[in-house]
Amino acid sequence: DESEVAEITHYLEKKHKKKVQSNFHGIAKGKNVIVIFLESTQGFVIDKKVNNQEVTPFLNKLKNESLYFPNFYHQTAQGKTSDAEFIVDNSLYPLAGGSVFVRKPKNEFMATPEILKKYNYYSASFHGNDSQFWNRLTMYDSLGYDRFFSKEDYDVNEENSINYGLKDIPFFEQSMPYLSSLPQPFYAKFLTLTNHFPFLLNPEDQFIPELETDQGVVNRYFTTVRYEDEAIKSFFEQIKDTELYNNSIFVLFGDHYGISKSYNDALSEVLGHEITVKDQVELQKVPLFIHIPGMEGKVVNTVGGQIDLRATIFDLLGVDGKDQAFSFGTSLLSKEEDRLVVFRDGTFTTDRYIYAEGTCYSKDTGSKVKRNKCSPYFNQVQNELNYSDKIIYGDLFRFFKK
Ligand code: GP9
Ligand code: MN
Repeated sequence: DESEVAEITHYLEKKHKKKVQSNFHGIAKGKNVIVIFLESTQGFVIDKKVNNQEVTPFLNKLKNESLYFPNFYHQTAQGKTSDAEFIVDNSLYPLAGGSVFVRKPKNEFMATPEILKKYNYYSASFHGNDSQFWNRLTMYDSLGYDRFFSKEDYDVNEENSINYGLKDIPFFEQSMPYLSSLPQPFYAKFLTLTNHFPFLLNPEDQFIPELETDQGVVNRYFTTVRYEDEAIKSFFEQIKDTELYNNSIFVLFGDHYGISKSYNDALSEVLGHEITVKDQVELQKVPLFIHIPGMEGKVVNTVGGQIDLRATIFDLLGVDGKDQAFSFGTSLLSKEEDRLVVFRDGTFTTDRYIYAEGTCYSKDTGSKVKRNKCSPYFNQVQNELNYSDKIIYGDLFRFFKK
């Protein structure tokens, strides 16, 4: 109710007061925003070589021409890709069970497309799977998308599809004419699909051979990530041939993990080390690149999560904080001390500590440390998750829209 709205607003205002304006504020004002969801792509594939071959040769190069965030974590739960979409478009946490897309699609939201509408942006989503998957068609309406290009907008046949739908290379290829025809400026998101469990790929699409551990999922993963990398490369080649390239910024990030705990034996063999409780949290890092044509590359070491991505994009676009009611994230480009990344199950990390399975760990040494290093964050962790849940279950944006 209204008193909850006041309490949460107070909490968030206090939180956001801490931040210092970044040096990047407004540098991409008015540009198109192209967000690419890298399906199941975890941070460890970047700069990784298997059998002496790079897994992501294109992304490794793109890194040098982008803001690159090596300490960025996914925060998804059971809603997987739909959670990633929900988090990024709303700067809220996903639910502990199920997907907000399926459970609360009729809520009021103040999502990115709606906020950007005030800045004359058009919003579209591109995805080579059925429009009803994850209830997207319905939810996108609530989020304010103007157009959803889904399976029915593409030429999808047996040859150019695998697993859930259209392969990434033809997906980007067929998307180009649609993208070029959008009113500008636009906010466009592309959801890739080929690097999806159980990581299937036809022999002719395999740019590196599968590995030979005794877990096929791990063996195939590196090969499908390599295919995805090739698809991103082909997308950049095509868009560089258009005038869109210089008028756009590109945000690429991993939506969630691809290799679950159950495959840790084979994964640890490939990574060359044992996977501890602390490593398990670090494995939830996903790559994040923000490529702004004409701008030099830079590694941004800020610790953050998907919840911070919208604030980061808005920082670059110069979109004001006052447009962001109930927004939990803070820009990864702003200098803020003592950042906190909260995972849905209550696990959390700062730049120095990890709290997981009831134990506090030092990130530096990997060893257990005294609980009082982590306990100062306990309250905030609970507040973040509880307040976000209250907004969703109470449909609290209703009160803002009045
Ligand atoms: C399906 C795609 C993959 O449309 O978003 O879904 P996931 O299983 O990763 O949530
Ligand atoms: Mn996914």
